Amino acid sequence: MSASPLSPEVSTPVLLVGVDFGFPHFDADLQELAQLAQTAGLRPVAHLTCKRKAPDAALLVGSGKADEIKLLAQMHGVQEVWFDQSLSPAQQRNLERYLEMPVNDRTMLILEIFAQRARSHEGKLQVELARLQYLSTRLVRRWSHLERQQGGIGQRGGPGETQIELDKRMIGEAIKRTKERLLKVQKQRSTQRRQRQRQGVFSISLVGYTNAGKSTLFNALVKARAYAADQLFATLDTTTRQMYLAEAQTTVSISDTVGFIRALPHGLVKAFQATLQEAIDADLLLHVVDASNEAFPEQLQQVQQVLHEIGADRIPQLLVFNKLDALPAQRRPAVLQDWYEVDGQQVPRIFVSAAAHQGLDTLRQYLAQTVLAALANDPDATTDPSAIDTDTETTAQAEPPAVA
Ligand SMILES: Nc1nc2c(ncn2[C@@H]2O[C@H](COP(=O)(O)OP(=O)(O)OP(=O)(O)O)[C@@H](O)[C@H]2O)c(=O)[nH]1
Ligand SMILES: [Mg+2]
Repeated sequence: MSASPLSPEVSTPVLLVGVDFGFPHFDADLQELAQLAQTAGLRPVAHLTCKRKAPDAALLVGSGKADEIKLLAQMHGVQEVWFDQSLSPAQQRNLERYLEMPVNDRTMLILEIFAQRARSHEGKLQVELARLQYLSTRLVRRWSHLERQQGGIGQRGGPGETQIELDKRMIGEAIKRTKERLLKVQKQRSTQRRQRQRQGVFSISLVGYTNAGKSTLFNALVKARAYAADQLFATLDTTTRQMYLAEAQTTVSISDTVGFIRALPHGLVKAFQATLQEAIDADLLLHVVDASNEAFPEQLQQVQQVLHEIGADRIPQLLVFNKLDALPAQRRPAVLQDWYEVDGQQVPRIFVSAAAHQGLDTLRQYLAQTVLAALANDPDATTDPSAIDTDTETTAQAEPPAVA
């Protein structure tokens, strides 16, 4: 594989390509891919999209389109091409030969960002594991491809196979070692978690699509200093703090977690399962949504999907629709607390602006009421958001809730 080492200091000019196969989440402007590229330290200088009924087995796109990509790449002096869609190992190789430059896909980009971002020992191990696993699937497939090329029936071996067998074994061993080291670190973490549970502390986890504003909200609520930035995956490690809720006269624990994203590489979901364990074990999820992003319904669904995958979809949720300040006047909701339907269920929702500190008192009151209900041992208690007594904060307006 020919992924160039990415570093934020070197900004490599790249061309972004998106192929529309008619899936609903096709991003015609390649906005998210561009943001991912920038986050990884690349400089998108041009982009190209095209429509196709089905992927071409050799190049993903047709050869005419590949010529166009090549021309555009030359015109803009780009050094790499990044596809929004997943490339098979064969497609990647063929495209690299055809375009005479490194070609990669979105999965690789996400893996690169995670690799750059990981700070803690555990985070680094998790990313390492995901990368090794990604690499090993590529090798397996590359190997079977070679085998088909070389071997007739009964014919075995060949120089390519031996080398790849070796690589496979080395990667297999590295995966095993990384897993063992990870297990050790995770044991410590789960001890800490058990201690918290034994103390009966009510635990809240912030989850949501990357860039929704989880860390900003976390900081606003606990006055911590978690890293918040306008880039994807600013946070990789879970941070947990204690938060005192005056209204309930009790202290709860609250955790900021890694952001979710559409089609998170499967290896990463698995690798980060331990980090997200925090979310799985929570008593309440604050699902933060960037209400100012027009793709928010899609992003919300993607988060639900990952929650389902990690077994956290049964935990009670409060939807926190953030960035209220960034909503244009015609999209501002009339009521700031209501219910919103997710997968056929009515989920309580509160609008806030974490950055402008709007709606935070209401949020705290909601949390206090939920904690009190839980302490009173009423498992079915779901606080009705519209029943929260708010005096100064609600800025109800006449317009209908166009966002809903
Ligand atoms: N206008 C506006 N911007 C906000 C608000 N809350 C957060 N932001 C901005 O949104 C961007 C992302 O915020 P973060 O808090 O880093 O988002 P996150 O969900 O933690 O992102 P990841 O850690 O990448 O998953 C930053 O540029 C914030 O300043 C808000 O209420 N209003
Ligand atoms: Mg964050």
